[in-house]
Amino acid sequence: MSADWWTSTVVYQVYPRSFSDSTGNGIGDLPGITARLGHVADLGAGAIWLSPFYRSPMADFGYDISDHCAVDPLFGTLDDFDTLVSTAHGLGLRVLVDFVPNHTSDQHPWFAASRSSRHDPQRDWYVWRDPAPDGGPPNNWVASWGGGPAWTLDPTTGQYYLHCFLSQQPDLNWANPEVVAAMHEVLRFWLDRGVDGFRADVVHLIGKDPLLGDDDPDLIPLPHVVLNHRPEAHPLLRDLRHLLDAYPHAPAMVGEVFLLDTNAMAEYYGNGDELHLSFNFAPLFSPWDAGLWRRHIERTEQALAPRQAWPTWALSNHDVPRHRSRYGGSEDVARSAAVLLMCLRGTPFMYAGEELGLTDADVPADQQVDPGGRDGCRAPVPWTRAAPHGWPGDQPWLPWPPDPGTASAEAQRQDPASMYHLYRRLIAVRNAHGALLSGDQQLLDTPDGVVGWRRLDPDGTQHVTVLVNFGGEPVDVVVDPDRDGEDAATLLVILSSDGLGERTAFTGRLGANQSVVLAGHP
Ligand code: TEU
Repeated sequence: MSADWWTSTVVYQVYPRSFSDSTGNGIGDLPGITARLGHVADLGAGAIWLSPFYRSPMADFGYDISDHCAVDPLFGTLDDFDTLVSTAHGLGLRVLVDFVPNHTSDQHPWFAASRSSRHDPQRDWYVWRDPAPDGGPPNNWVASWGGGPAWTLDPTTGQYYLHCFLSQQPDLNWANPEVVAAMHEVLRFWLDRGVDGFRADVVHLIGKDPLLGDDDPDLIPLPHVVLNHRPEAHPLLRDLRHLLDAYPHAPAMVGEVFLLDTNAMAEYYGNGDELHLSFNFAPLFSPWDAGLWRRHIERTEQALAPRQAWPTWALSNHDVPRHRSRYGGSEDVARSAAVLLMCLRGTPFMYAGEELGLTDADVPADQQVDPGGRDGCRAPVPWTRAAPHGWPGDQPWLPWPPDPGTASAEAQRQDPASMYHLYRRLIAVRNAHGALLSGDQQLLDTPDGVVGWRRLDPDGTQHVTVLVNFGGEPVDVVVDPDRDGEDAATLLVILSSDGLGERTAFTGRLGANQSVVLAGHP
């Protein structure tokens, strides 16, 4: 495994609407992000990933793009983007931007042309089919959210168009080389502006069955996005990789391969010639359970090792309830989860606000705006203790997460025991230990309710042991007494999730929900 930058850096996801507002309209924007980059750099992350900020009618809050090469006026201008990139680079942060290859907005000029006539030169840029004999949709594919068909009949031409998400998000036809060329131009546009790579939205969906065969009826109403696993994606991904590899600054692409089978996901790394990284959704959706997590760790290693592919780990993003909420709300559990995220072998992706221990906002029905029901995790990030928490206007676009004052970045910076400082210390420990950045990983034999692993420095001189107690009771752990002639008494606690016992020899006892990072005595 080579030491490419994307294997060792912590990536911090920014959802632009919810991060930081510079204008007072209640919606975050690019200058707002630029003003807060110091927070991300201080944390020790090495890269940010920006969710879409492109021109969009916002039916899916920016994942419906009407101009790939323009900044939506809500978020600022291209100049603002250039300032963001140069500021980030000055702080040592790389910038990944979202690339949405599978679909555009129905307001994109490409779709306007395509839908205008069956004979339009861009007709075949999207997926058009005649109605089934009964007049219904051409196949049984289901769109995300709501369980309806992934097809809408367009009266102008009497054909259906495909949309795996909203009807305002028609799927592009990547079997058409003109579409491929146009989307390559989009990548070049942003690479030439200095971005360091992309997060590619539902990228496995660009390879589609040319016959558009039905999905397995037993799996309906699962949306087609989680079922689409096709060989046609691979040559397209190899072309994307080739395009990126031609740039000397080594831009990387992390794919959102939204498949729940880790073995299937692994195929999209190719043989080191497709995605640099891929998200791994099975563990992201896993409950906080030692047995389940142990299996996810084993499966991930087994699936990726034959390809020498590098894992990723993420617990939260802008599409799912925040993990602290999903795991029951306990701060202790969220602190342990942070240790897990930062110490497993792979690239950690964190979602803005998790370093503040945010839980989802409770969004009353009359304030819900997302067609996918994802508003809770998109609540604004609170910056200052006093209302309006660093947001200059009266009211951000969504309600605050619980306790925004105490959760605020300002309050937590002042408290050395805060979640913010735990993340900061964890990332510092990670960045200081080659074993954690790039070492091998061996799972340890540990009691039920505990997952433990050892990371070995590539040159064999250093090892770090991590123990995570998933349970609410203290537990005694014997750390491999016979293995390297090592026992618990020789291990120093370099970090613990609750701050207890640090810089002392590990006693062999883990507190309730406690995680520790251990190293041998120097
Ligand atoms: O998400 C893909 C996706 O499949 C999820 O949205 C999933 O359907 C949903 O979380 C289940 O509740 C990506 C983006 O991350 C998401 O924000 C977009 O809405 C979607 O693609 C369409 O671009």
